[in-house]
Amino acid sequence: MKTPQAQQEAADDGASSPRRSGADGAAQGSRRWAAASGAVAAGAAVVVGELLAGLLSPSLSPVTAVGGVMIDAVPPGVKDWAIALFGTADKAVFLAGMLLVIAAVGALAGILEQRRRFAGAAVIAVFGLVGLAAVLTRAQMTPAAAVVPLAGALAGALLLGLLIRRLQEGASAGAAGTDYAARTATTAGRRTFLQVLATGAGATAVGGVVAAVWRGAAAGISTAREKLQLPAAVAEAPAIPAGAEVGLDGMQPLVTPNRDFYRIDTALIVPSLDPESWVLRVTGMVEQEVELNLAELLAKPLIERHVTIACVSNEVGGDLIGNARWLGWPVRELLALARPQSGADMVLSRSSDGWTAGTPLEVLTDQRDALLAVGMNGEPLPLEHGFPVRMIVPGLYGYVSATKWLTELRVTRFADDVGYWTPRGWSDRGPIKTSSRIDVPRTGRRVGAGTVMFGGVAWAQHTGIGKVELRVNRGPWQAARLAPGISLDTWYQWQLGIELTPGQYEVQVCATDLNGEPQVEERRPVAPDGATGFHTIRVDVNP
Ligand SMILES: Nc1nc2c(c(=O)[nH]1)N[C@H]1C(S)=C(S)[C@@H](COP(=O)(O)O)O[C@H]1N2
Ligand SMILES: [Mo]
Repeated sequence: MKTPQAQQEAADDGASSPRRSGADGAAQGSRRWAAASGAVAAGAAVVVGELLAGLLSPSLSPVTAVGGVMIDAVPPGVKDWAIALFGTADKAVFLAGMLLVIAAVGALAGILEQRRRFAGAAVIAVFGLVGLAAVLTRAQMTPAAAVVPLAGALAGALLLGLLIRRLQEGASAGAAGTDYAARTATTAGRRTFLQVLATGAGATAVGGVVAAVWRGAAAGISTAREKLQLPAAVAEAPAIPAGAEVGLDGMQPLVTPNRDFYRIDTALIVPSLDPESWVLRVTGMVEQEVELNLAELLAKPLIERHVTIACVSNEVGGDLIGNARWLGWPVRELLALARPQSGADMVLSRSSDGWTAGTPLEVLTDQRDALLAVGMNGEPLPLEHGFPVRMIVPGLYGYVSATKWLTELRVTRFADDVGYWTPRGWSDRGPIKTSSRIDVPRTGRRVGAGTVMFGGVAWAQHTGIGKVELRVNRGPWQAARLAPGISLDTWYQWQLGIELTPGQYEVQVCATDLNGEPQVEERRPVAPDGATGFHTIRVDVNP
């Protein structure tokens, strides 16, 4: 005759391995269900937290807070890591990884809860405390935001308790007897458990989708952005000179469309700032603190300028660079209202999520038209490029100048303050290095013998490009035809036809700025202050 455990195994796990001994199988089967319960409960904790955050603190949720702490904690000077963080595509992967870890820890909590009452609930409570600790360190912290992870954890722990109790009731009913009644009780207990589990999992999945869509819609900010009417500029961008766009097949457009513009930031979720309540504060070493709202900013005499911005993490030949027409008010006009005190030499600009850039005060007050930008290529800034207001500073890498989702300008000193990336292995000053790139032909491309057309871009923001040269197999430098630039602050296109007979060639490009300073040949990595070296491609010429 079968033991009660074996009977329960038959009821529990009828379809699974017949070779397993009954008692073991039952334990394993129900352990699997406990793990599933734990994962669902952890998921529920996260989803309840995200939904509550959507209601109570749209700019800060437990998941983004924990992710933010992890991103900030990446060891300084670790180049690949830093690039991954500067980078774009990794954000989704990073979030998915976080959710997997949460599910795994939840599964463990389920197994523990089954062994000992409240043991798993304690693990879920730790989740809540981790979330709370992370929220407390964030710039967007509010008391409401701090309550959210605790509420989420409470919901998760309650669900876990409920699930494991049901699971155990089913099991003990089965273990209590050998007769028909006990088997029926097992099946009934089992059914309640499965119902609660399925309801919990379903609600969690639906809630997760709602939370994701809610975030995706950035709480109505996209609509506010679409409604925003930008005023005309009092000074339009200088016209693009004839011939500035070389027009070779495979070249990138001279002005980068917004949808193709590279995106780099530490924000796991794009901050959504309400244009109605946005204010910029000028604080620190000033005679007069100033506050400016968006209506006031839009009423100022705005100017439009083409500026090419670049990321310090751009490798030689890389594409973390883009050129746009920016509409904005010169930062120097705002600083003039605040009147910086003598001794100040830096402006620490801060975004809504607490990210900072340290920019030399001088660069923001000279005649180069550093902007508080509201428009990008004729539209309000896209959300991921800093809506409603960002900084654009000709000549400096983005990490020390181009603060998106701008909320504060703090006038200070390099001796007293540092921007976000400086303690993480990057230089406190970040002038863009003169550089150039070959876009046509693509490296490794086969081309026909004869005149091979080469084309690309070169940039030395705020100094301007004087000449661009190419060399084949380290031979003599040959001058390319340099197209007129839009301004000293943008990249220039160039082209050159070179006669090549069949064979394999290495082609290099070198730009020289308008001061006669050539770009640096020595290959150096992106950290701490920007890569150097000549972009080098291989070309296979067919017979
Ligand atoms: N708030 C915020 N602003 C930021 C960053 C950031 O991480 N957070 N990254 C900076 C960096 S490193 C660069 S290169 C530029 C990139 O601007 P883009 O994404 O519009 O191309 O934004 C800068 N502004
Ligand atoms: Mo950057």
